Amino acid sequence: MSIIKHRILGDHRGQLVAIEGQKDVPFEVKRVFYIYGTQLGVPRGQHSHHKTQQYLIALNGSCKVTLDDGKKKITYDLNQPNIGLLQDALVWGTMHDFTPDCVLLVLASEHYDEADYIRNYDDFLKVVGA
Ligand code: T46
Repeated sequence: MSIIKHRILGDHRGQLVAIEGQKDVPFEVKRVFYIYGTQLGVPRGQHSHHKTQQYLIALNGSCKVTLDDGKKKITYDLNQPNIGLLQDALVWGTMHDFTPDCVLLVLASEHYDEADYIRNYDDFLKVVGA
């Protein structure tokens, strides 16, 4: 679980941020998805993955992400398009407090596979031995 700040490659035309798999994030990027149009007060996520690592960036607006490894919970503010949060496998993630304009980009280390999800918190605690 770590925050990564990316260099902004800006010039008089505007800003650009480049993120390369296995360089700027510690995995090969196999999947990209994004969340927007979230409802006020409605959290997303609330699950963990057996294998998938994720990297989250609020491209627009802001949200909070609470990561829980079974022992400790830390809440991060994502509010800049050049700052991302690494969510390791076997970490329970909850995305919440989205601003209405939030676009949350997620880079993932694996293709989508529902079998990789742990969607029950008690099962998660058993898997991590907490
Ligand atoms: C996460 C947060 C931020 C797919 O078909 N392919 C995909 O790659 C994903 C991520 C989802 N789906 C399907 C599965 C469900 O039928 O899209 C539907 C909504 O997925 P889910 O309920 O998992 O959505 P969130 O917003 O609760 O969670 C998603 C990711 O699953 C999760 O890993 O960190 O976004």
